Amino acid sequence: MALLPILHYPDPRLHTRAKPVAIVDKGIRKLAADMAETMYAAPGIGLAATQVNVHQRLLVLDISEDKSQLQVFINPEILSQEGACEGEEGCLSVPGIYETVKRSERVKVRALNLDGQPFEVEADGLLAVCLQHEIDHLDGKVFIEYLSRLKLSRIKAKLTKHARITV
Ligand code: K1U
Ligand code: ZN
Repeated sequence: MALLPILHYPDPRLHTRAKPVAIVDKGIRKLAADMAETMYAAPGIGLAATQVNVHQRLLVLDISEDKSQLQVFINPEILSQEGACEGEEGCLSVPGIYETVKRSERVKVRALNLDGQPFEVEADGLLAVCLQHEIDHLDGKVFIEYLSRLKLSRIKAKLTKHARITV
């Protein structure tokens, strides 16, 4: 397995819309394993392929306390969404920034598993939020883009200043 470098906002590659996975093969299973290792090491509770500069529709997540429940979603599709909720989100591509975002409260998602078999999940709470956040990455959207223009420009300034200091 390998740790993959994570793209950081405002890298324009984060705005790429990922293409569907055509065949769930050995290469995709290796990518999912590498993404899981990268997510656990970060540490994070989710990671989309876009964030590691692979523009295929694949995401991994694990919201369990003991990091024992890895879930892999290939070609995820939101079939339905209901309700509304607000909660604080972070992002491995926007380090150090935590902001409140409005999301659907419940989502029904269909995807393929690592055997290429379709499955459906009805999610609420953190799983629903995390799925929406990761599917947004696959569509080229980063969570801070839901914020006001003023907040977004302040965050951009903070990230640019931080990048200048750490180079
Ligand atoms: O997509 C990502 O960048 C991963 C992101 C997922 C996420 C977090 C919170 C709400 C929605 C989506 C993260 O994992 S940020 C880090 C984080 O939340 C965390 C890190 C360590 C322990 C617990 C949480
Ligand atoms: Zn993110």
